[in-house]
Amino acid sequence: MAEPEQLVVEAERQAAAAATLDELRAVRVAVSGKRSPLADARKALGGLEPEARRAAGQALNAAMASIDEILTAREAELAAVARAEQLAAERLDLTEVAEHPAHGHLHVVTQTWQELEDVFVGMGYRVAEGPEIESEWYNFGALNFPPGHPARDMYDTLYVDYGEPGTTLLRTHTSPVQARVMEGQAPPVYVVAPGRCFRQDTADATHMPVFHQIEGLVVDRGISLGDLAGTIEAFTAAYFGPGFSSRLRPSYFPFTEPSAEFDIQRPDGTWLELGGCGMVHPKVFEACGIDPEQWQGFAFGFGIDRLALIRFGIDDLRELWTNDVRFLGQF
Ligand code: 2U9
Repeated sequence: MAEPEQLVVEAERQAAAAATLDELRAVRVAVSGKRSPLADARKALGGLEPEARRAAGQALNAAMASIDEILTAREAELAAVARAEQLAAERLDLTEVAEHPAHGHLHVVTQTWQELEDVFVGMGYRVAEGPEIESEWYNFGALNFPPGHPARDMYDTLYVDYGEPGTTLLRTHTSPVQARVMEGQAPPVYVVAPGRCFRQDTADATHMPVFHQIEGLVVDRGISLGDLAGTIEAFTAAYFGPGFSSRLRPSYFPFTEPSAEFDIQRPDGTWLELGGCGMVHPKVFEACGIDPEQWQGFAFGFGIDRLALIRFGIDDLRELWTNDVRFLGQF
């Protein structure tokens, strides 16, 4: 019969020779299973004298404990090797393939929009927002557009099939936002309303059915046309920088009286029409619950897309909508 020490040495040899966890499981069966030499030695204890049986039993238990310790230690080693091999096999290299990963940046319209907000906030205005789907009242009625005005018809305005026919539409300008501001707060008011607007237009180099606009509204005591002209001049210098100036040319809008279009003059002396402006019409004040005897004000509006084209030297509005990063990445 093998001595317990020999059983431990043999178990150690076989455990060291096992290269995988499966092989080690087979070793465990071979050295400590039912048909192992260890099991035979345990069965042979029955034929010994009591004193001899006790001593042999203790020696066998010690051998069993040593064999178990050896097998457990070897199992931990082989498990670590198996885990390392699995991790190596499953490793995914998620690092950027490109040498210099491309970084995104804001769209030219967004850059222009944010710069305009910064300029007007710097001049003491608050930024106001409002719904893009508007009621006919806030888009036209409150702004002194008479019934039947051409801007109201289906050829210019996109109506929404909601409520009574012709009462819900996609706003054609951001003026409704200012009408809502005047209804919601007592003067003085100094707001700008940037936003997306919609018109029944066929896309071409200078028209898009969706465009971005910014409008401004001032309501205070003793506001004059001079304040309006001075504000346009101050905006021009703040946004375009020195060497640019502005001028007003008489015009007409239902919501302002007098009305004007404003141009900016570039350092090379050429003039560029940018937008419109005027003194808020008394009927608009009345429609929004403000007493025109107590308060005066002016308003202005211009296209953000158009300004982006000027600023970045882009000659076709449709370029702003292609989402072609090769084009947009230049700005
Ligand atoms: C209220 C009262 C008056 C806003 C104004 C313009 C002149 C104007 C157009 C320029 C080009 C819009 O982007 S565009 O198509 N706008 O010319 N807008 S005065 O006047 C208001 C607005 C709200 C309550």
